[in-house]
Amino acid sequence: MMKRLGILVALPLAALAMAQAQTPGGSASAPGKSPRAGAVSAMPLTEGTVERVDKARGEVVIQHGDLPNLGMPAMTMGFNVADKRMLDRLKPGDKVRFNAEIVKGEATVTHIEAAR
Ligand SMILES: [Cu+2]
Repeated sequence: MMKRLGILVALPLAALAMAQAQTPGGSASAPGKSPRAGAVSAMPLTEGTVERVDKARGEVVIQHGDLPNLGMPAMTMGFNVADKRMLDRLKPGDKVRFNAEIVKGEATVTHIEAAR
């Protein structure tokens, strides 16, 4: 299921990235936006609870809320992490807020922070 979802999500994202790369200045897709306004800051963080941390596999299992950018409802699942050092700050039971994207076909946490 995750593989199929990954392909469905990754293709439009790749097409969008190529379209932006071929548009000088990217003005067609983001009128008036500064190039510094990156995708990360524009994306709302999703709430979650850490269920398991697997440093050997570079994976964190998160019980997460809706992930609109991945077209994913709330569920508990494993994520890769963009940087394995993220796992050092996580332990089961932690309340977190995070972003996830499809990287190389896998759901990957690209930003994570403690929730308050
Ligand atoms: Cu999920």
